[in-house]
Amino acid sequence: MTVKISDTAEIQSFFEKAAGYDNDNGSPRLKRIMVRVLQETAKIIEDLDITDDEFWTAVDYLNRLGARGEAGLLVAGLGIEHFLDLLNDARDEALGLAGGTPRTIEGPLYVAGAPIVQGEARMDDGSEDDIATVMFLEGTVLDLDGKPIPGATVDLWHANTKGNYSYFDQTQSEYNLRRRILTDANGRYRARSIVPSGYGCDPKGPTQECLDQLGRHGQRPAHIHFFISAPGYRHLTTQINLSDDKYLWDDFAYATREGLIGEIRFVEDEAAAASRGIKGRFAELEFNFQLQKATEPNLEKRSQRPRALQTV
Ligand code: MBD
Ligand code: FE
Repeated sequence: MTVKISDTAEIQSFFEKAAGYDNDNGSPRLKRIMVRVLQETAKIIEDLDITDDEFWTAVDYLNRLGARGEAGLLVAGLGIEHFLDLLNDARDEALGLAGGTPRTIEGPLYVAGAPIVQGEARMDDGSEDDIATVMFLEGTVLDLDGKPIPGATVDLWHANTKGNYSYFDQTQSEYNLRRRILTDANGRYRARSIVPSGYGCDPKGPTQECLDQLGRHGQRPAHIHFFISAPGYRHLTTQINLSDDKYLWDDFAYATREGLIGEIRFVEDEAAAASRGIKGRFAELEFNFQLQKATEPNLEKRSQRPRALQTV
């Protein structure tokens, strides 16, 4: 049996030095993380006989990934963001925090600062009126006893008929398909929007380039993202994934979970359309959210993940 160079005391202490262990400046937390990253990277290189060409290909890949702003997309596609959900579920269980609507990944396409509206919002700018199906989305935000929560913030965002998100897709108007809706006295939120299409990774981008090498597609089912929050309740990051989508259980980002499937109904009834103030075929989707009580103020807030246009 040959000794692994990456296991030797010399190499381990070399990486401790590279991680700043021999100085008192900087961040002890980052040093602890970095030494582990370096040591594990060295082990992978040695154990898998990574060639120099493979190593420099990976370095170049990271440069291209970052240049295209796709790092958040890749971590979703490789299941790491879903892993964080599973880890947080397990942590919750250990702490006895249970119940309510399941969490699922935020994804990389949230934009802070969407318009705030009371009770009811029109989310689309009308630019896809010719091709989109109108969607009426509504529901109640409840506590674990089933009591409605008035004044909850339902911060929701979704893609257009092409599977693209405003801000990242510069052809869309500002905050198209993004709103913050405050629930009414009965805990209800209502949105008139359009039925979204599923997202697909840019076929020419670095994330899809990696997925190609793994023999995988980069498609998501049609879905709607939510941040749900209310004073005294635990922040919820989740999504509704639409039941009729062929990618429902074949999501490249692994966000679909039991309890988060939206049963969208398509209605072809002129009288029903007229009573909604529209013409033609439309869709209805009802979805309620249940929030846990916040056992400490910090649990009322979303993660501090850096986000587009986030100022605080
Ligand atoms: C999306 O719309 C999304 O929700 C995720 C998780 C990744 C890429 C695009
Ligand atoms: Fe999305």
